[in-house]
Amino acid sequence: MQTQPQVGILMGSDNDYEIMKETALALRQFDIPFEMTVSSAHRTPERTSKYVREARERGIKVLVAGAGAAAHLAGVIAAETTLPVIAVPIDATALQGLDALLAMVQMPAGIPVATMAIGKAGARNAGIFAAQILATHDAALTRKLDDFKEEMAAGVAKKADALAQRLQADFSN
Ligand code: RP5
Repeated sequence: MQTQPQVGILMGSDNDYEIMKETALALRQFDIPFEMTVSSAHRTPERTSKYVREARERGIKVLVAGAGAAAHLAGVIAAETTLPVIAVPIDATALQGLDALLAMVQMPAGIPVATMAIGKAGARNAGIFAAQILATHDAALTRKLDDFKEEMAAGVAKKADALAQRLQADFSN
């Protein structure tokens, strides 16, 4: 197993951690080494820029950015690199993440950012999506992702069976 981080997770504030932890958990599920730090587009622009400029050289292949409010983190990262950038909008203000979602998803042509759903589902999907990007050149990782999809499908089939039994019990007479 590789130990050098392949995915770099950045978040605008330590207050984003409970959400962004979902990305880390998804990556761990697929045995993908990652690193995680706090860096803000607005409060620490130089720290963010330095991290991104050095990322590829250190072996990072995918970047994930989680941020709330006027969330420019993913965009400024994407401005400085050709590594794929995945964005996670975080519900951190009175606008409940819609502000971050629109800031992340409405990138101008030429600077793509792959924006996930708001909150924990988006953070988890960011980890899975990063795994899918890495799997394009990794047969073993592709098998793990295939197994994961099959397990999810089996889980749904099991729930459908359980629901059928409840329907039988509740409506059969
Ligand atoms: C964003 O502003 C962060 O990503 C965070 O979601 C939000 C609020 O930051 P804190 O004031 O909680 O540090 O930059």
